[in-house]
Amino acid sequence: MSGMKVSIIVFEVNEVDGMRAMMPQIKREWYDELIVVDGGSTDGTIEYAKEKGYSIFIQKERGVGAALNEAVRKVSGDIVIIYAPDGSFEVDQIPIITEKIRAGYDVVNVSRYMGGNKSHDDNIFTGTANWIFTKIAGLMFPFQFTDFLYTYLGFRREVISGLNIDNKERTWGQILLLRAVKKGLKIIEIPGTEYKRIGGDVKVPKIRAGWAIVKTLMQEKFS
Ligand SMILES: Nc1nc2c(ncn2[C@@H]2O[C@H](COP(=O)(O)OP(=O)(O)O)[C@@H](O)[C@H]2O)c(=O)[nH]1
Ligand SMILES: [Mg+2]
Repeated sequence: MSGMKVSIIVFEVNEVDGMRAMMPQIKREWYDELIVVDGGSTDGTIEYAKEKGYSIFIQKERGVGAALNEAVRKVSGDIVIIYAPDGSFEVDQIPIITEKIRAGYDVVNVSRYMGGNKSHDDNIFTGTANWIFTKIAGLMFPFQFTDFLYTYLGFRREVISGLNIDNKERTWGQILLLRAVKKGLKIIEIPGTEYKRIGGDVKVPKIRAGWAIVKTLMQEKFS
């Protein structure tokens, strides 16, 4: 298991400030392959990534789900870690995710609310919504997540084909988690603080994201 190769997928659109702050913190010895999937940046992110020698590609279709779906098909590592470089995701979880999957877990979910942790990027609305959706997911499915919506995940690449994750939904990460639960895969949560994003604008429209979560919970429950 220790021979398992690690691929990191960095997904972003217009995150040049976050990239400048976070990418140098991702240690070279943590991964075998790193690809940036870009949603059409115009703020210099693409130039920054190229200048630093990261491999970057522009997604063909729009949205976070399309980005992740296209990217997982390009990477070749046994372990895949998805990372948003907006300044919110700590890098410290990267080697821990790798360690957990090498130890036999299929899916690792980083949780902002585990073990007294918190999100510095929440407001009263998003914090409450995260709590409610996480509770509902735990009532509908037999796994008590402490954070269902962060989308800071690692998984064995092989689980992707087994779970039929071939969609472009904005809830790509949540679909992965729910299908992993339904399939009885070994899932573990690890704590991680979410920091305030560095520069740039929020890209994910929250009301629409909330509806998408409701739809995903229903679809995954009743299909
Ligand atoms: N590749 C790609 N990344 C995206 C897209 N939309 C958002 N992102 C990235 O997804 C991550 C999370 O978005 P963000 O706006 O911070 O959402 P929040 O963390 O839920 O507030 C950030 O790294 C964004 O740059 C997209 O369409 N394509
Ligand atoms: Mg963010």
